[in-house]
Amino acid sequence: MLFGRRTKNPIKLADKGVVEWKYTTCGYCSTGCSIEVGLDKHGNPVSSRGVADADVNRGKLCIKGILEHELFRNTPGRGAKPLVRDHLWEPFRETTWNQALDRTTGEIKRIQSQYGRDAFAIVSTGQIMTEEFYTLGKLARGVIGTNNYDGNTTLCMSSAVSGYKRSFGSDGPPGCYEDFDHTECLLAFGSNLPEQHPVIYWRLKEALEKRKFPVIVVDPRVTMFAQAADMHLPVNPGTDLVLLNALAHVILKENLHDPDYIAAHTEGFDEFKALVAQYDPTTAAGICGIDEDTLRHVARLFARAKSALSIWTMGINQSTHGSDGVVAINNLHLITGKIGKPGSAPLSITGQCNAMGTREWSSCSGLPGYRALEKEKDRQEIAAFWGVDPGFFPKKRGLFMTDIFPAIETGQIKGLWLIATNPMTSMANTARIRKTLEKLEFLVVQDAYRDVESNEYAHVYLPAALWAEKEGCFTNTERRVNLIRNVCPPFGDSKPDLWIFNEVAERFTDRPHITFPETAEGVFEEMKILSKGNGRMLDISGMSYQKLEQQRGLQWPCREGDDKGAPRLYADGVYQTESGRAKLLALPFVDNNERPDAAYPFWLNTGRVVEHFHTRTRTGKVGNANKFSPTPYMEMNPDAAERLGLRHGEYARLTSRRGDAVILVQLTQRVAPDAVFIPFHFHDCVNRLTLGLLDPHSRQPAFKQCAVHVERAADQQEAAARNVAARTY
Ligand SMILES: Nc1nc2c(c(=O)[nH]1)N[C@H]1C(S)=C(S)[C@@H](COP(=O)(O)OP(=O)(O)OC[C@H]3O[C@@H](n4cnc5c(=O)[nH]c(N)nc54)[C@H](O)[C@@H]3O)O[C@H]1N2
Ligand SMILES: Nc1nc2c(c(=O)[nH]1)N[C@H]1C(S)=C(S)[C@@H](COP(=O)(O)OP(=O)(O)OC[C@H]3O[C@@H](n4cnc5c(=O)[nH]c(N)nc54)[C@H](O)[C@@H]3O)O[C@H]1N2
Ligand code: SF4
Ligand SMILES: [Mo]
Repeated sequence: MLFGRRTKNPIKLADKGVVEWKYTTCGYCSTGCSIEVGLDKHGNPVSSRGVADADVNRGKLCIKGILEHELFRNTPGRGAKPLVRDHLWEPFRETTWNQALDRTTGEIKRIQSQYGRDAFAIVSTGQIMTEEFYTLGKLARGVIGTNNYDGNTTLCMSSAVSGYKRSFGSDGPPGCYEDFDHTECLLAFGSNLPEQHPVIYWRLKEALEKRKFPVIVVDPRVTMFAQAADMHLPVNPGTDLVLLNALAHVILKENLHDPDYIAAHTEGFDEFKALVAQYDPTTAAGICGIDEDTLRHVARLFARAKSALSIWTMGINQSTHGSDGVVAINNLHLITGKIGKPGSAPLSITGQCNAMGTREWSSCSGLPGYRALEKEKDRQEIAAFWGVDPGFFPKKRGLFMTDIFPAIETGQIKGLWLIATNPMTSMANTARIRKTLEKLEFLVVQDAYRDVESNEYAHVYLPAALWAEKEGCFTNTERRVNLIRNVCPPFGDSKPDLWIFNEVAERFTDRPHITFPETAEGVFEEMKILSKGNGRMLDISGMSYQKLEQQRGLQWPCREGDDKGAPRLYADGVYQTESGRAKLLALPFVDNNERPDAAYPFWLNTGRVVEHFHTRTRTGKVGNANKFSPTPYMEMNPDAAERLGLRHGEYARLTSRRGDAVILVQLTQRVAPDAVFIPFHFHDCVNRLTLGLLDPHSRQPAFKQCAVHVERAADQQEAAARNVAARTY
């Protein structure tokens, strides 16, 4: 194919020899882009392209999606064979699947009989298929019977889940991407959409090109999104709740609320009103750092607009008041009646490709299909459906992921199964995590990559098939269920997670006998039955694999007989609470963050870059992703650097009350003089420093706020070597 001038230096795109395009869904972020992988005549994946008639991405992909097929070609670090060892000081040895699975189930049984059922914990992910989540839930709740079962979504989405449940009685993002086309005002809190959800951002830009509406970004850092916004509110770290209470204060004080909606569809208004009365803009400005005129202006814009949309991501969720922040956003929408209508919703932008799938079906926080362990009816229903004694289920959920690790530290938990998550790099205070993992009598790591850092502490490693090496569904940010078709066979002797869970289940002959469908589609059909009827919001009974591929995804609820899914929740103003009303909750602000002081004078903020995904087990192997973002670095304000005698491109040593890290300095006005920002993708780097104080409701860590000391590294050469070591691959 030729582009540009035909006579002089035309750009020539290499013909990759694609003979077949296979439909699937991107496996990185929660946008849920439909993607086609091109196979050459040998069946090798050689190209990726966006699917033009898919409603989500309309032919677009971001850099990660465009390069995704390379994962199947560049496979350093992939696990080809199961590995075992008796002691951590020994090297792993290759083994057969039978032996690895026998050893795993043997250890689970030993630990449970020696120390009790809950002494064996399971921590999973937001990155396997929904059918795999459902099957794992069935295994964990119905067969193994441990209540210490959770996912890494506690690091990511649990504040959103908890906030939705507290306000509306159920999880589930109420809006959709199409709301950009209808809204008259967009508030974005702690979300760097252009880098972290580039295709959702593109949908927003498309909407803005057709029809202008104000975009207001609330973020302490001048992100790409903040630069592109009409207004940027550089909120003081960790004080969004104060800002949100102040917005509600102005709306009520100036009678900009919707009394009819409040009266018909909410409860708790009086208490809420009394609380926000304390958050006048003058007082609030002193805490959240946004001046009172701006607070009033934004409150009026939001309330007077015919429709308004709020989106948020980790700047809200990863906070000591993450759950309250979510409820406060919900409050704003409830008092103005801006929910369940085109262009109006409190829409949590989710993170991992299947963060939603685990929330819906994994049983981590309860039982499948948004059922709760706390409800007897739900326990009875699932027990009957699976064929177990209802008494086998605990009556309330067990520990969150962030409480499972301390319970290992203090000896209540002796064995752990990690599935598609890498806490040695992704959890706060990694020195403590290392000590914790070393304490385990048995650790099994089930991951697509054997070079994942947590595997250094494993006794058994189970190599999993990756993304389109298998089949199943992911649910995206707008509740759209998308299908992942199997594009190529699993690498080496790796196996789909579904297969692994089924094999483990078969080895528990001493436990309740439950049947497990063998194929992903079989599992999906079973989930459909559980989703049906009784006014269930999470109804997928109108979906099928064929329909999901044909329509490029369907949103739930999609009831039996429905051609399409519903774009929005709560259009009728009926909520999932006992009374059917949404709750307005009074939220006092408690300032409990570790704040900068004389010894540790900088706020440490952490997050992401567009090229890399999380702990880089995948993007670290993709040549071009590494070329654009090759090394760990820290954003620092030039004025602050000057005071410390630090120059652009030099190395700094950071210390916190937990540990130290050495890192390359990049000077930029993006960050305030009292703050630094470091992407968390690199091992042995920023999470050596973080505290990760927990939100009381969601148990999600405040990854975005802690205090550090910064100095110029004394030995720049040694520092450079250490910085390179943090890249590992
Ligand atoms: N390229 C890429 N894309 C990804 C991912 C990835 O690793 N790489 N991961 C996916 C996942 S799992 C997730 S969860 C999402 C995360 O997506 P985002 O949340 O958009 O990304 P982050 O960079 O973690 O954090 C967002 C912003 O929160 C801001 N912030 C920090 N403190 C505060 C505060 O006190 N208040 C407010 N309002 N903002 C604050 C930070 O400055 C940062 O700009 O991205 C998804 N998409
Ligand atoms: N400082 C700081 N820390 C953070 C954050 C932050 O903003 N700042 N963000 C937090 C957030 S939001 C998140 S979501 C977490 C992410 O933290 P993690 O979940 O620990 O990070 P990943 O690197 O995505 O780990 C997923 C693992 O799953 C493997 N994998 C991929 N696909 C499959 C599969 O199909 N099967 C199996 N078995 N394995 C597979 C990958 O190889 C990888 O090792 O990090 C959290 N940590
Ligand atoms: S925006 Fe997200 S889902 Fe879309 S191609 Fe990029 S990483 Fe994949
Ligand atoms: Mo996340």
